[in-house]
Amino acid sequence: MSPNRSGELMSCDPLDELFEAARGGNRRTLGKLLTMAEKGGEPAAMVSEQAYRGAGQARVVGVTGAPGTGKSTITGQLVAAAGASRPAILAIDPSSPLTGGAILGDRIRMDSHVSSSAFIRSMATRGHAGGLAVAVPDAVRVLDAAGCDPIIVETVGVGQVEVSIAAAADTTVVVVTPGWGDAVQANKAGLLEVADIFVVNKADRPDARGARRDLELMLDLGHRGGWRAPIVLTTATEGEGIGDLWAEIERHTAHLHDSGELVRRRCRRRREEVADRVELSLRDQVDQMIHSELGQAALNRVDHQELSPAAAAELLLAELNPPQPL
Ligand SMILES: Nc1nc2c(ncn2[C@@H]2O[C@H](COP(=O)(O)OP(=O)(O)O)[C@@H](O)[C@H]2O)c(=O)[nH]1
Ligand SMILES: [Mg+2]
Repeated sequence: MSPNRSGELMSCDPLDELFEAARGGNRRTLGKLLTMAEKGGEPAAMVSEQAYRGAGQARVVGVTGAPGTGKSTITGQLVAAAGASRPAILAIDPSSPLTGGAILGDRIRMDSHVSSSAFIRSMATRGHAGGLAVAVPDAVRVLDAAGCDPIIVETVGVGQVEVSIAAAADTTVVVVTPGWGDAVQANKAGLLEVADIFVVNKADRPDARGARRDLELMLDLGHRGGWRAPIVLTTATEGEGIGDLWAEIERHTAHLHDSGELVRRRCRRRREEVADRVELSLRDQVDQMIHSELGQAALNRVDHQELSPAAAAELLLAELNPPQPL
């Protein structure tokens, strides 16, 4: 309750109260806020807005790489190494039938490492992957506004969208494993460009040093001054190298602050998010239009070759953007 101008006690916005409870460490309430943010519509917009006003304090670390490289194991260990009182993990699962079982597997693996203080949340792709570009920043913001820190976002770095989500962190950690071509694959997936820190995990396997050398060579080619991504060797299952990794994350955090890069990065991200949101909304409108009576009628005429695809598109576009009255 806060006094208003005339000194009377006003009843608080229920959303205020939910955030207050989440800040106080109420996990169920935090889970509820995240669910509201995920569901979309007006409640999501309100949660997002409220979270936006309370966010900006947490360190956000993205952990990405190919499936099976050890991201979940590393994430769980990192949380322990950070020694923070309110860490959070956001595990993004591209919920294809192939990886459907992965969420649970990850949970169990993480649970065995993670101190009980960590708040863990899985998010599935649902619908088109583009939605994640908006849903993830919202979820991070809710966790941030609820006082979680650090927030570690684990994503499979396979598609363009996933890579860009991982890169939407303050610090992006790219995980590779020893083995011929792994560094090359990471390069192809666009992971080299977004990496602030590299991890060669499974260093208990042969040729971890070879993998590091491959990465060094590729980094040499692409380096244009400024921060050079360090390479850390880890054996996550044994917790080896995790302390070094956390130290590098802290060093990068300090670099972001000292160089002014943190402000620039966050500014760029906000701009990108505006575009992502507009794009998502337009895509929804297009979907609705296609499924509307008018859309279906136009498609039928295209089927019967009464309309060219271009003419049909123009017809529907005119409906989306009706001419403005003069
Ligand atoms: N040998 C070895 N196995 C590891 C290491 N780290 C993780 N793993 C194993 O690799 C598999 C995939 O790990 P997981 O963390 O789920 O990978 P993710 O798919 O990238 O999240 C699991 O069986 C882990 O136990 C490591 O450092 N060495
Ligand atoms: Mg995983």
